Amino acid sequence: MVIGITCYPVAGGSGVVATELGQQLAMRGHQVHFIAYALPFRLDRYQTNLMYHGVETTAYPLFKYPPYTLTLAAKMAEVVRSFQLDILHVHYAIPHATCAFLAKQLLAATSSKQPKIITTLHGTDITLVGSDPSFYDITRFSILSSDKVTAVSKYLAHETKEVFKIESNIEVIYNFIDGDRFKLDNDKKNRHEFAHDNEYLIAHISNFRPVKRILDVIDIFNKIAEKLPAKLLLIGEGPDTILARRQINKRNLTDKVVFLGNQCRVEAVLPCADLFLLPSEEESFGLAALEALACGVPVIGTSGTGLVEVVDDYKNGFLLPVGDTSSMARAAISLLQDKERLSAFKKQATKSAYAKFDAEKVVSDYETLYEKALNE
Ligand code: GMT
Repeated sequence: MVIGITCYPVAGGSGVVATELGQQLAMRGHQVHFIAYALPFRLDRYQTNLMYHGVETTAYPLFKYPPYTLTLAAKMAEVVRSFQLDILHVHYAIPHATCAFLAKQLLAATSSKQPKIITTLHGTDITLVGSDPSFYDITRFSILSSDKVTAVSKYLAHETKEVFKIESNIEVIYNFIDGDRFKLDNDKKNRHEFAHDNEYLIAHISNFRPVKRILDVIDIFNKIAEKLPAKLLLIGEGPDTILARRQINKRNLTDKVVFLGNQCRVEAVLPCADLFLLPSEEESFGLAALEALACGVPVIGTSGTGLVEVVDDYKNGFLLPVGDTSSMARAAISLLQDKERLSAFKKQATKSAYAKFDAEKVVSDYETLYEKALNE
């Protein structure tokens, strides 16, 4: 198949999933075309069958805001026409699904081949952005105009149907991990750069947005560090990075925290960690938690979110109510202190991650969906 993929190219789960899906599809012999305003974050090497088409934004004095959605739609139509795309797979509803709809209209107007539009919903496109009244109608319209819609968890599919009153099918296709990269026995040789042998290493990865509750991460870590020797490894950056730094200084934790910023090969450092924290307010899936589990790192996260489909409570992590940092810290301390249980959790982490979320299976699910769309 010839497949176009549009995603946000910056660090973040939806872009990561889109990029890794494209890479996997290209490895399977499909021709994949990325259409985005920048080279996607994890698209860090040349690969056969994989191409990137940049979308320019036009600066013109009359445009207070450059009309990116229009240039994206026009670029989508151009790439479809030039490479005869069968599928246009857009990640994140706003504005990508809307642009795909517009591209399809442009193609119809010139009687060109029209691709099938697949929209994958990732999270805040529905839970926050999509339900903002000013985006509600356009998000609903864009979802309904897609040929197929997928959500990355049952939780998100259910939320979407409820919020947008959608009756048509939303297929759940989980996020995935590549078994060649995310492994329990990955090299831990860098561990000494972050923590001493007698210290526990606690990790967190996110785009540091308010929804990730970075202050809770620091509070949980602080409570752990009061009882046990520990270091905190922070990966990623975003609007709340400054807040995190301030809080770390205020609590005199500067010597105990390592900031790595954005990293595209997190599998090189994740296996060094003993525990992963993701106390988000909202999480449709929690790809970072899955990547941690795959590397054998148990997760402490929040209940009532999509994390319940990723983390097996009491088997490879603990899920507790949003904001309950005391319980999260207590769970972390008791797990870290119980060597036998910690080791069982670590083994179970990798095992359950691959039982449900192996790329081999999930990428085939996307292929099947594309074929279904093409045959309708
Ligand atoms: O929707 C977002 O917040 C952005 C998106 C991203 O690009 O990071 O994250 C969402 O998609 C990820 C990939 O499917 C999921 O793993 C995250 O749980 C989800 N984020 C939220 O729901 C907050």
